[in-house]
Amino acid sequence: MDSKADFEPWPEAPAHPGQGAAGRAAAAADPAPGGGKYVASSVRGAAKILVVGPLGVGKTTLIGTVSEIKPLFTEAVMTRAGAAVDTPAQSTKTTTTVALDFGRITIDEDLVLYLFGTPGQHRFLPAWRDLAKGALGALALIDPRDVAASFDALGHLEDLDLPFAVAVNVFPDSPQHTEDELRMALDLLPGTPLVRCDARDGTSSNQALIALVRHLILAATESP
Ligand SMILES: Nc1nc2c(ncn2[C@@H]2O[C@H](COP(=O)(O)OP(=O)(O)OP(=O)(O)O)[C@@H](O)[C@H]2O)c(=O)[nH]1
Ligand SMILES: [Mg+2]
Repeated sequence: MDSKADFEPWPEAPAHPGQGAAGRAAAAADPAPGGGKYVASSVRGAAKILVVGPLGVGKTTLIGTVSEIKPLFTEAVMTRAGAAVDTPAQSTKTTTTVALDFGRITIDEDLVLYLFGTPGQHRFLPAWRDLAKGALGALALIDPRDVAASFDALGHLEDLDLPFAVAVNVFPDSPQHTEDELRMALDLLPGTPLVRCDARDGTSSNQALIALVRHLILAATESP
């Protein structure tokens, strides 16, 4: 896919997407209503959400950014022995997730999300089947510098029949793709949310999760 110099802006995740739970979620997104060690007594619903994407796309970073509890990380140092089988990462990245990341975010006064980050190395793809058990949906992170690296992750979500939203994690040296270019390259259905975020930034990361929640609510209310 070609990048375009004349960048056409396309939507960030809407700050206040509408009525109902997702609308309240958006209104409450900044600041998040949670933050305590325990889930607030007002919370009546919980959803398990996978955070997926290729190696080094920012899954662990995003969960660390949004989690209101101390996140669980399973980082291991990438060794020379692993180089024979693993995808190489950029030189600044020295560790990789080897089991899962775990975090929690109260996204609304009555809805909490439990976030499960998957490992990015290709050899861990089979582990997703277990991680996905009981998940309601997934947030798929895309690296705009290497869109094709996400094909496996999106294909795997489709195999698992897991609804998802796509969040483009923007890096400083990212090429500027239009929304249409990305939708075409990723072969997204028209209803699949596509938003931009910075995994290091709480507001845009929260709003990417809200776009996913909206999508899940819509899918649940539309299905017979
Ligand atoms: N500039 C920039 N750097 C980022 C961003 N997100 C993550 N990073 C950096 O990119 C690197 C990769 O982040 P991780 O969160 O470990 O990526 P991951 O997807 O969990 O990687 P694996 O678990 O190995 O698949 C880290 O050094 C982050 O600091 C971003 O939005 N912008
Ligand atoms: Mg990770």
